[in-house]
Amino acid sequence: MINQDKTLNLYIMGKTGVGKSTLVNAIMEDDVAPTGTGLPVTKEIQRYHIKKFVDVSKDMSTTPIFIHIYLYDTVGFELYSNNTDKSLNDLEKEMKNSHDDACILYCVDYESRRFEEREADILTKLSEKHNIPFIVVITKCPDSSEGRKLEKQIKADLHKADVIKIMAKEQCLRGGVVIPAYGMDTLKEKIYSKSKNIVTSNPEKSRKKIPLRELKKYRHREKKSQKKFFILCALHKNKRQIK
Ligand SMILES: Nc1nc2c(ncn2[C@@H]2O[C@H](COP(=O)(O)OP(=O)(O)O)[C@@H](O)[C@H]2O)c(=O)[nH]1
Ligand SMILES: [Mg+2]
Repeated sequence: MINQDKTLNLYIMGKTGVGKSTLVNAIMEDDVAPTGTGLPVTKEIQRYHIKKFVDVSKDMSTTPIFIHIYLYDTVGFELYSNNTDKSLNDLEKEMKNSHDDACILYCVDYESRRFEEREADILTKLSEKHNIPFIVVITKCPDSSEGRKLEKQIKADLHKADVIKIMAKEQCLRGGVVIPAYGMDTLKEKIYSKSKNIVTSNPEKSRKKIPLRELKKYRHREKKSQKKFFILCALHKNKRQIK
């Protein structure tokens, strides 16, 4: 184990069908959570784990660190059902036992164009009671310039909360039109900025302690991030050995 590892718990919440499980898959970069239309697909809280090598700064000014991310894919809210009360209790148990960085990602479907008072109520109470920050995520939003009215309503109900719009997975429309996925990087940056332990981790300390074998694993896992990998190697001054 590397002693600079950090843990981050993400609680993904929102009504059934808003795209919670799709968001989980986008963060995991793998289709681990079943998704679907109609009846709730996720029947009880599911926990997923991923260990990621992340750069919490936009400009590479800090050294990337390892983060264990635990994603809690929660049961969809049917706002006034007993099931919701049960699933909220289950979720609170998880929140109570957590002493790590955490963030609630509350999903609202762009297509529904509605954010209800009761949702705001539940979200603020949970966040205050467990001292966990939240971000409201407008899901299935075709473009970041869309959904202004919904965003305004959410901010009014939640006192200027952070609202991020995403399309977690590309959307294929009839006639072959494809709406590309976007917003995940912005969302991740916002999550990290709210994570106290991660933001305050000491970059100088962690720079020396990332072992070479972990860097190799990172290259294997994140092939897309070649550029970042080579910058890391340069930081590590072990470029030749890794090649
Ligand atoms: N194309 C696309 N479809 C999405 C997106 N988010 C959700 N969906 C679709 O919306 C439906 C419900 O999504 P799901 O993640 O199962 O919702 P959950 O009940 O909140 O977990 C599924 O058919 C998903 O494929 C997205 O970002 N892009
Ligand atoms: Mg689901």
